[in-house]
Amino acid sequence: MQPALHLRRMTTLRRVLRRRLHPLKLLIVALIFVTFVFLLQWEVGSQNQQEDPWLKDMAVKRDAMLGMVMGAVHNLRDVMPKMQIKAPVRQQANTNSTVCLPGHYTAGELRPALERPPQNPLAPGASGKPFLTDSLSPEEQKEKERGEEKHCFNLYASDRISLSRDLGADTRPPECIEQTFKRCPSLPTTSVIIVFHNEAWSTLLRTVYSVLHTSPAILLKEIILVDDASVYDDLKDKLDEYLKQLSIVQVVRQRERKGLITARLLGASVATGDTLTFLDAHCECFHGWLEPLLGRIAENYTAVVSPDITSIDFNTFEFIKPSPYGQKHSRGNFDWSLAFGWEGLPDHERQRRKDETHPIKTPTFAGGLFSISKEYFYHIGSYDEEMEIWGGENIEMSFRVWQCGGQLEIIPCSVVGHVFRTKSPHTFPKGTQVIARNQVRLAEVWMDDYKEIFYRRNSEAGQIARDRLFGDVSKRLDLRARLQCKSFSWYLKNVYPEAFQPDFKPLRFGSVKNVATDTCLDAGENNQGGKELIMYQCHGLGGNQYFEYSTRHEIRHSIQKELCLHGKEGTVKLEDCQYKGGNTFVGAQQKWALKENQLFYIPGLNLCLTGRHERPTLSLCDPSDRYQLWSFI
Ligand SMILES: *[C@@H]1O[C@H](CO)[C@@H](O)[C@H](O)[C@H]1NC(C)=O
Ligand SMILES: *[C@@H]1O[C@H](CO)[C@@H](O)[C@H](O)[C@H]1NC(C)=O
Ligand SMILES: [Mn+2]
Repeated sequence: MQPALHLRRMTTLRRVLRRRLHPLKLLIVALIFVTFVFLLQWEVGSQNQQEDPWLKDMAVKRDAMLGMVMGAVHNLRDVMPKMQIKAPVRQQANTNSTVCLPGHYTAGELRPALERPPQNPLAPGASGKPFLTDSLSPEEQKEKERGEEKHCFNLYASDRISLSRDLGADTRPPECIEQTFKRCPSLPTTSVIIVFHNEAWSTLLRTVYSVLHTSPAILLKEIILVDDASVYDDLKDKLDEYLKQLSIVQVVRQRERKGLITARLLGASVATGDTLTFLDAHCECFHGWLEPLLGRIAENYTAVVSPDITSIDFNTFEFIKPSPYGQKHSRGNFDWSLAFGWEGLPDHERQRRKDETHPIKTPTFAGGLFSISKEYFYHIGSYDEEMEIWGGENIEMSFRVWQCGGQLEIIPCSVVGHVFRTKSPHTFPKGTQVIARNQVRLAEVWMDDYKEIFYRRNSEAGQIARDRLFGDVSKRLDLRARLQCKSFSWYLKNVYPEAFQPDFKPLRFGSVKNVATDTCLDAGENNQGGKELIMYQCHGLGGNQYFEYSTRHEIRHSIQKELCLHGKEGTVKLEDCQYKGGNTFVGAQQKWALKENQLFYIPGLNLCLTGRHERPTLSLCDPSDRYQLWSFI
């Protein structure tokens, strides 16, 4: 007989005893039982006296058995006076703190934090339709102009559109509408952080209501408004008072104007959600915008995700809705003056995505609207706290996220509208050199030797770098070392291989000055190629007057686009460069010889550049004509 059998019997007995018997009877039964077990054990022991190891083993087992029996007796005595039935102890399915159910969230579980009150479909701007201001009285016209002056958008319209306006039917592609989200791992909660500076009341509050009406209550932890030292009266006590009715909305204030970066860090410091979602103060969120962002972070917490940003017209407040048939998507890029831009997706990225629910990988992001795991936000170095006000922080974060192991993505099923203005109504407290300084900081930390390509194109930045006026970047360099971030050349090769890489050491670079006129070759305003150049006073800032004589003998103006000085008969224009890397080559119209006697000569056309006329042109070469003499300065 094995001891295990005794044990089983004993527990059965104990169970019966506990439930049914009188205490006295119990005691008697227990005593009988104990004696019985003793006898049994003794018997087993005596049978195996000859086998030493067995004997030892048995002795140990007997001791254990004895202890167990005595324990049972004590146990019996404990329960005897009180015979209540205890509640069953519920077994926890698992000990994970984040217990979640299987399956997918239902629409009911994803109900918004605040139901949108019924909207009058005929009200101005209802369903995201445009607000028309054709027939205004003189007073109304005046009000409209005042609003435009103050905010650079049509405040007159915004003030007359419901703060809770709906945006009509969900027009996203069907796979976005039908997308469901797993309950396990659960979607993380989010804190929506909205920084504002002198924002209009109606656009700010419409942003807040839009978030409340479209974000599932179980996901929206709070909305944090961060006031970057606004001066308008209604944004002070009146705002605090008004928001008391919206319990999950709070305001934190920065007394001094410190800019976007510090304000966002302040907002993040009081956030309690699992993730942070940054929005601008004049946005409206489309159906189901939040779940796809958080769903992607639930999949991989190193993903930093932006919605597909659509336009709210600054004049009519029309919300440009997504198309059910999908659309040509854009991704973020940068040029070598470190300006952010948009571009179409390259073929390999289009092919990688199976349908609209797939994220788009993007080399950079606009940086105004995005979600990020709060833990990852701090892990990856939040923001460079010594950057000031605004500018460059989005490019900095883009390089940093990619180089340090994260990924930057646009989620097309998440659609958020933003009022794009043509100019900013705000002043820069310290002038635009703040932006150049921010850019130098990011170039110094993340761009390795490639920073020189930028410094050549932005003389102000180059000067700040040479004079070392960009502050201390040692903390950021420590971060880069600590996270073992990859090099900028890794980034270019793996994340943005389409980027054209200008010469590290062009043969000549700078402004091109004409000897006769003392003016400089200038791309002119917004020359995207196909336009003639102008002659303009030399300003020495780079930008429109930056050219480089490349090792392939092009005269490149590579700022926003890769444009080259292109000769054709008597004219000279800026055109897309013929050489685009790989196995492309420079044609005769873009190949220049710079003669020692300062002629800019196109051998293929046998003509020279001249500044004799209003616009630069080509003519027969004449070294004695001072209008044909140029120099890089
Ligand atoms: C916790 O959850 C994970 C999956 O989310 C699972 O693999 C693990 O076994 C769970 N742990 C316990 C103790 O149940
Ligand atoms: C997140 O994505 C990165 C990069 O693709 C990958 O290396 C990592 O394993 C992913 N993590 C998880 C949890 O899937
Ligand atoms: Mn904005």
